[in-house]
Amino acid sequence: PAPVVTLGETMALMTGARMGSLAHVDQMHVSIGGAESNVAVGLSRLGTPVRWIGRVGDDSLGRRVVRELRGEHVEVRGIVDPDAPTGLMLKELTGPGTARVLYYRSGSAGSRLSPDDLVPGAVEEAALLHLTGITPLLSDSAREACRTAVRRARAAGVPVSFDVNYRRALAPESVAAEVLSEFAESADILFGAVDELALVLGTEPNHAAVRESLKERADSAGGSCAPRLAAEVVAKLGEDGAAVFVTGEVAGAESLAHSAALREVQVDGHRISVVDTVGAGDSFVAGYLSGRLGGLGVEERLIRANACGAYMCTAPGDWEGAPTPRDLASFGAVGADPVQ
Ligand code: KDG
Repeated sequence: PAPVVTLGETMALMTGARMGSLAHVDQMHVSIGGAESNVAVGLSRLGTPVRWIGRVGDDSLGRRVVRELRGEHVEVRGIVDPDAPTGLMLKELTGPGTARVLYYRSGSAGSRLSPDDLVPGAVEEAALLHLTGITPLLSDSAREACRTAVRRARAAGVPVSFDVNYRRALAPESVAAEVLSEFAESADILFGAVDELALVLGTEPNHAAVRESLKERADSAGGSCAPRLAAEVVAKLGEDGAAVFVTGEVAGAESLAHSAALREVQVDGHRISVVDTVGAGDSFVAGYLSGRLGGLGVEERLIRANACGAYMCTAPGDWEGAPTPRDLASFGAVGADPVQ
């Protein structure tokens, strides 16, 4: 089967071995992290073929990125950049389950991704293209690579998924709103927390305002100046679960109708004891996309996504805790439709 294709930056990730300021902590755990490769690992663990495209430096941390992802059965199209190092992310543990993230990624190999890195077929062969709002905010060339990927996916009839994933450290809100709304409007499936969806929709950061804005857009869809609206807009609600707003004809969305053009399906959150929430959103996305590609209806996709996000919170690390189907079955959270 054709793989999901994703592109972005994966960095080396160093986390303090104990709580406290990095002015004093004297040991670090070394791993890797990147939203798109986290999703790739999540998909791979669920049995969905996936390809990651990105740049790494010609250094040992770059080799570590490639080796870790290959070890997770992700097909890696890693471009080795001889002129820039692999980016770095440090985590300073500030309390139980909380951390401060520090980026050392400006000018990194990953941020130098460019349209030329997308060889013919790289996107066209995909079952689905998945991007996040991190990559377009890394550099002009990375933004152009994302634009090119979307254009080529749409021309080839490949569905596009976009997770807003706004990282404040990369751009102020005004810049992010402009850049990320462009990508949100070219997606078929749009993911985000409520404040992220509000950012790209240009509305207040609450569920009711997001719903109203989507309803207005859905009702005026087809009008000459109406912005394009994704068929599935998925709101990650953290411990409150998740909701998906469905426009048009999507099977299995017989729930709450807000108007003829917009329906909403909601699922409750899981009560779990949280170890580390980082990566939960990526695991959620992997669950949703794997369900979609596997032919589940929207409610079952959402149930699986919600379970994947919750499961991820029960272990430390940005991707290490992503569940397999067996994990989900023992978590008892796959609803009536177990992962095949
Ligand atoms: O989604 C989790 C990510 O925040 C993390 O793995 C690193 O891609 C990353 C970023 O830019 O913050």
